[in-house]
Amino acid sequence: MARLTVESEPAPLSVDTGTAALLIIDMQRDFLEPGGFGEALGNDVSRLQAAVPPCREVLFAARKIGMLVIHTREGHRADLSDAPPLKVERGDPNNRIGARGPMGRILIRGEPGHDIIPELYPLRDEPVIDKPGKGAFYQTDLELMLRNRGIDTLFVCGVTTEVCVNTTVREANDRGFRCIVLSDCCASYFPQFHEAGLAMIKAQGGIFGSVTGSKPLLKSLATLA
Ligand code: C5J
Repeated sequence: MARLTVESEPAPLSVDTGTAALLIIDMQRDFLEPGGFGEALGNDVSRLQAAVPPCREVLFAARKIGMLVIHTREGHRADLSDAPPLKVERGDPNNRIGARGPMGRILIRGEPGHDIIPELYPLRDEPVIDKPGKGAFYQTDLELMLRNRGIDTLFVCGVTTEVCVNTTVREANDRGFRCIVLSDCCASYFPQFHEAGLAMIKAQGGIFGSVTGSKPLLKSLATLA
């Protein structure tokens, strides 16, 4: 397609939009809305809202140039057979994975809370990866999908920065995919973990990847219009 220069840290990058994809991690009601998994763990879910408008802008810009967009959702089968007991047996038994909440059973596939927030809802032709773990490559067909389409670069958005975003970026890096994390399109329940999560990615010459913001990316994408 087209080659872009993207301002990023630790250094600017040259990206071929034809071999890049936008990966949006776990922008689910369960993490972003009251009554879901995030709140069940005692978090202030309103802290994640700031990432929604910039993520939406990037999503629409990616769609406009025909960039591959992939969404992920963290969650489990209704019988919990894919959920490690260690993960399930955390927190209040009435308010943990599989328990019934205001948005259906917490973090269970097919329940309202498991779905992606309306602002970022996938189009019919955008793949949605259902993952049982933190990393989007663990027990999923994401890698196969990326390799089949010749993707080598991932623009990464989503929640939470230090958990599922960081785990996925590390998995991607080990598999040879270049990650460019969009700082304002990611969020954490803990602002200090958000900052630390981004710092860890771009440290040591970009040991796991690069970091930029939605604005520099949108500026680069606008040059294609
Ligand atoms: C968490 C996630 N935080 N998507 N999941 O449990 O980051």
